[in-house]
Amino acid sequence: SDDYYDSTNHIFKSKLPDIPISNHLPLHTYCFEKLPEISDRPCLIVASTGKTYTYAETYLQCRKIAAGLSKLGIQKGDVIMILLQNSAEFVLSFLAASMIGAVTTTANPFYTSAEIFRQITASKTKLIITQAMYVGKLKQNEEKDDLIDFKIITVDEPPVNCLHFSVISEVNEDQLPEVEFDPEDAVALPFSSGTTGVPKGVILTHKSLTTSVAQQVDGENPNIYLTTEDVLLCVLPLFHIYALSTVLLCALRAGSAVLLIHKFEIRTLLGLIQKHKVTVAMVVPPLVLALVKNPMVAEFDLSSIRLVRSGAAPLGKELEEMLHSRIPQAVFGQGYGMTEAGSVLSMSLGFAKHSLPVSSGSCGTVVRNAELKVINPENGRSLGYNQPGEICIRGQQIMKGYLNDENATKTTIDEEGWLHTGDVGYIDDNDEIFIVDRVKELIKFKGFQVPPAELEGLLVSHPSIADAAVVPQKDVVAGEVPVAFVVRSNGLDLTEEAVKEFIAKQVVFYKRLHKVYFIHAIPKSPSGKILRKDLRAKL
Ligand code: 4UV
Repeated sequence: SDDYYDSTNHIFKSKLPDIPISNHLPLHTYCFEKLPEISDRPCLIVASTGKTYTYAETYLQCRKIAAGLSKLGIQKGDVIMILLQNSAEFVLSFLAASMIGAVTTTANPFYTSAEIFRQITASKTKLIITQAMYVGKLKQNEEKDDLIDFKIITVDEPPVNCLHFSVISEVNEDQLPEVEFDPEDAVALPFSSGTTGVPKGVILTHKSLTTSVAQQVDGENPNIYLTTEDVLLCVLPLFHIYALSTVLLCALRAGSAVLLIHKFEIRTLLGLIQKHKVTVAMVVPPLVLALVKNPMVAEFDLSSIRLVRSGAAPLGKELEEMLHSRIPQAVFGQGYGMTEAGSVLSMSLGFAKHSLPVSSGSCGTVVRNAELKVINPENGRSLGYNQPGEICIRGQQIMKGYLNDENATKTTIDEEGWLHTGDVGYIDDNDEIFIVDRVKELIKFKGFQVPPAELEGLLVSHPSIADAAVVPQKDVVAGEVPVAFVVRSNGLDLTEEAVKEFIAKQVVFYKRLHKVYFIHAIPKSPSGKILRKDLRAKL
């Protein structure tokens, strides 16, 4: 394996050769580059209605919506928020925004009003595309003097002061304005807490996303081989980078069909896989668990599935083996991604057109046209094979930086362009990555981000709480759940239930506290950093 490994600097590369990447193109141009050849092929399949959009229809709809957004005053550089479950409107609006040089920030529609407003404010959102049922969360207190000015569009019957989606989707595509693009312009602005602190806007440019998609599906021997015959399962939420980039954008580039499912319910899901003959299933560990454990699986014909990819959280070897016996004909492997990394760092070479042997439990090999190193977090020195340390990645796919947060950007991307992931792992003799731990604060509940700093901020805002720390506790179903250590400020009156409830009403369901431990003091380093390891050890 000496070819892929520079022993002086300990830099790891893919076993696949680097390829030319068209990352000078705007994202939508790149994704629709093969349009003439595939215009009649299915592009989007809306599971709930059965409606199918061909590639030609998808492209035309995007152009109309782009013209519509422009007509409403959205200009290059402006931010729109998509607050939707998986739907055709999600996909069309995202690509339409790209076409006029606008930036999409994606948010979980289950977020509480406070969580959504923090993102609206930070991103300076000018327009929100959502469903009528979520509009209540977008109400502002009219008495406040710092009212934020944004338009609301709903894909269904609009409540008062909202516009219907047809206002943008029924505009003539001839009105699409000419826009100049720079590959370094932002196109997506997902929010992530990164290695520390509260969620921040992650600036992903046209160049980041085209590079990341190309690293996955381009070249003579693509790292993940998708064809125009494939039907990709899109049940993971498009507001998260995994589905947005690896499911949607990779499928578009390859000319595959995307089956859009707006919510996870196991029986419906299995029925849809059978009905639409899904060939590629992009999943997360809790979904693997459901596929393995649920007896209902035996009632359905899943023989169309040829590839299963898990990512976004660690997957146990046992689960992987059980999945293999459930869906024996499918190739199984993992992808390892991080929003800031734009997003895929590594994936299984078992997915390649000419696949290579892989080991179970691995997160794959670093993507092509990128460099990866493992460093000793104490002194920053790079490590060789089989030595665990912090994983760092470098390449044109990584984020430009955090929105309006130079400090956080500087601590994440160093002067040499290395992005420090906060994940601990090692590279084995076969150049495969194994993740063993995390040195960052992040907690992952079923692959969803739970930023401890956000919950700690809420906890200390409680009048009876003097100090608090939130850490992950292992959980069979969710992988990890957040638990809190709390220092009471006056007496013993504050109960565990009261603390849990106080948090529950302010956050989306997966950030709720599963346990509260009362202690006398939060252990901290001399510089005031919470000693999370010590707290985790107490669990
Ligand atoms: O920022 P984020 O929520 O991002 C993700 C992205 C996952 C992706 C993206 C594209 C893919 O193609 C794909 O296969 C997976 O999760 O959270 C980033 C953190 O999640 C953990 C790790 O701590 C990251 O820093 N994580 C992500 N994937 C894995 C993982 C994995 N396979 N195994 C263990 N931990």
